[in-house]
Amino acid sequence: MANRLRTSLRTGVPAAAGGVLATLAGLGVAHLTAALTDPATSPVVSVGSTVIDLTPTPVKEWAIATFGTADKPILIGSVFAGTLVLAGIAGVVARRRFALGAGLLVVLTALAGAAALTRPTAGAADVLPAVVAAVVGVLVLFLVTRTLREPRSAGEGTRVSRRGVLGMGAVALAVVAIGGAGEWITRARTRIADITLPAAARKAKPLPTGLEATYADITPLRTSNADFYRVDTRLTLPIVDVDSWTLTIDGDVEEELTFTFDELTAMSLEEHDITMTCVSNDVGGEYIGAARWLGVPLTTLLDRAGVGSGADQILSTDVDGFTISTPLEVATDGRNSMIVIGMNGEPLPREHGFPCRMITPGIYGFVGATKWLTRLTLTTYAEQSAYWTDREWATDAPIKVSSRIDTPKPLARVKPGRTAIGGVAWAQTRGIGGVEVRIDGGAWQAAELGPEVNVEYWRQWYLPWDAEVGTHVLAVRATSREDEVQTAARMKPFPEGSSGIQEITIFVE
Ligand SMILES: Nc1nc2c(c(=O)[nH]1)N[C@H]1C(S)=C(S)[C@@H](COP(=O)(O)O)O[C@H]1N2
Ligand SMILES: [Mo]
Repeated sequence: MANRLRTSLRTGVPAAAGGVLATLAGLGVAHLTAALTDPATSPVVSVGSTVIDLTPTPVKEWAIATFGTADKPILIGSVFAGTLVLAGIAGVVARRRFALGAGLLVVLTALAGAAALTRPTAGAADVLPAVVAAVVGVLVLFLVTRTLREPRSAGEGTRVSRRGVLGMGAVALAVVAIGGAGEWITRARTRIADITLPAAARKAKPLPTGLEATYADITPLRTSNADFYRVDTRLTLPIVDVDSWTLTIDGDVEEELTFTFDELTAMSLEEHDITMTCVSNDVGGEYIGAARWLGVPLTTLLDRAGVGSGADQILSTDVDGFTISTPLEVATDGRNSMIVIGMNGEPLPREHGFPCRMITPGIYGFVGATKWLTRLTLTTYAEQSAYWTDREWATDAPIKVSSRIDTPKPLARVKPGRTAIGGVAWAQTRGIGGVEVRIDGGAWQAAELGPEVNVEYWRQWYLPWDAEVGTHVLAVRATSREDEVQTAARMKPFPEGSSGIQEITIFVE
């Protein structure tokens, strides 16, 4: 019995390893193929993206709440682990019945091909990496299986030969090198470094000194590009060639227009300080950032195209066909909605939409801040719906009056004596009129406000406090300039943004 187990382990483990190796070889070469054509068609990426798109909204919410921004690596990891288990089984099966094992590998890669084909902008050529994965995978599986079957001298049983181990090692090294080359090419293909942006014709006022100069633990008045939160549905960043990239305005317009990157850059550019917020930001959360954006007012572009009388929605599309719908009035009611190419004095970083994105103050990012923008279609909500709308998120999502405590941190240990409670508050397009702090359930006390940049920007605040030894509960709430008080009613981010008052417990000792 023990002997039988040992023998089947001795033959099964190398066979499973062979299946895994064959699959990795296929994926590695496919990754390189994708890097040279379209990186989004790499099997791991296309399968992962499809899984993201098919995941029901509640599961997605749970994943974001549980894993935070690690949700994507965890998802990719699971898809990858599942694939490798099946690959191992294919290897074991192939040892006795090669056709069946190879068939299993082909089915696996066919799923990747199907995933690549269901992307919104897919063309027939997008299956190429999956086909390459199948061919290379089956070939390596054949070689590995043959090596494992080689007859050996008596007594040695079916132990893998030295030559077999060396061969497998060589294939593994080649896989790493080829996959790595693919990744390197993918990254080298965007040349953001070559771009210099012109100065704005209409500059923003210099940013005032923020409260962080005095209270270092309050979030800086401007978020650096490196610290800016990132939220999108993508597993890999798109590679956009600025020389062939264009922005098209079509749909219900008098004249369909197309702009190249150089044409956009040559227009009269404006700079605006605007705070962005994600609808998935929880009370007290980090999915918010404030930056100086450089670009063209959205109205300028729409006026050139001439919007028809029927349109009530701007459906924007990114380079991969992902869509966001924005109420037309956000472009026309006087707020600084923009088509931007610059962020804090630099071209848009790839994470934040290079080469061009939308910025729409006052509404959450998922209904206006389209990254990697290529198309603005003037249409109606009745006619066309966007990605998140199809997943039952709100169609109209104004940012709620909100505030956050940055210092002290929840559960912090603070020394007794003079200290400050501080943070940020926001009510984009309405502005912050006041912030109040409540200590241990007492009366709401007015906090000091930091400088006001504009009504589309967040505002810092602080309250000096003589902390006494003990456990304390701190709460904050903001009021807009229009006297709307931040609600205490608790809501989750889905479907139109979280609400409620942040309360933290701290220890003074
Ligand atoms: N193309 C594209 N644009 C997108 C998204 C996306 O998934 N794809 N996510 C949106 C969401 S939900 C938000 S909150 C903002 C986030 O922008 P940031 O990552 O630059 O902070 O981008 C928006 N634009
Ligand atoms: Mo978002």
